[in-house]
Amino acid sequence: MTVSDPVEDIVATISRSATEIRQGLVGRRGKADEENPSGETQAEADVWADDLLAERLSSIDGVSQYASEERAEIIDCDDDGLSVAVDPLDGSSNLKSNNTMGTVFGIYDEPLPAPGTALVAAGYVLYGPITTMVYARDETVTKYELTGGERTVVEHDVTLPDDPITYGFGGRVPDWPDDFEAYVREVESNPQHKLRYGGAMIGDVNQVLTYGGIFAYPALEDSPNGKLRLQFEGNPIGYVIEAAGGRSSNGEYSILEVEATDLHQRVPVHVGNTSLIDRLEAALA
Ligand code: P6P
Repeated sequence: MTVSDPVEDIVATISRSATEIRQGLVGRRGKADEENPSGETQAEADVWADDLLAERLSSIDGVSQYASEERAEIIDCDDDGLSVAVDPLDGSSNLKSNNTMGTVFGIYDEPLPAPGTALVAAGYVLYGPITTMVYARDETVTKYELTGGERTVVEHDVTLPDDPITYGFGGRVPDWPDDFEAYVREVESNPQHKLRYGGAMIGDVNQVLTYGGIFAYPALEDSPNGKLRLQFEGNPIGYVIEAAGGRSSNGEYSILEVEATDLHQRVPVHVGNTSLIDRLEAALA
């Protein structure tokens, strides 16, 4: 008798749904009438992808909670098991310009809101020229190509290259605290580094995973917790990059150690090569 693995069932469901989500973007590029809990205008595709994933993930045996960046409340599925936190379409504002976006997922073994240390797996689907999935579990990162509901491994044990290349920072000079701006200037001054910022975290983080470097959406002068959400973006991406041999930071310490107090709380996100994150924390100290 095969013993079910709810983590694998969750990841397989997201993987099988990715092709349908990608195809469903067509015709859903308009704005919905609602705002998400973070006060951002939703695209029709945000709502549709969230409803699709909520229905499929909340019906998996062993899933106790489904939570999403796009919905205020948690769906309670049954009395014990795993909590799944999803950003159904990270970067959906890129729909208008037909640039990359992604689906982010974090699988926690505690009720939400939960710290990143409660993650048992995390990953993302990238809707690029090719639909790919990056999935971290047991400190190992695997990269897949997704076609027609099938998942094909294209890279085992993905790790960040030693020599960082790409950098991308959310916000603008007027928004950044002086110490972060000074760090940006230092990163920019390295001739080996190349600016890669696409307006969708998953596209930028995937560049960092592929070429080495840093992605950050930092604390801003008027938003000290930055823009990105801890449960749905910071924790899952921090888990993936740390599993790939890099670091994550809220500016002081690993994002995974940040106390979770609210389902939609924001967190400054910095992820990438250890050398760059160590230097960042020194610059902000
Ligand atoms: P800005 C997309 O809306 C998102 O949440 C992340 O995917 C992305 O990194 C960031 O916001 C982009 O924000 O302020 O550059 O548009």
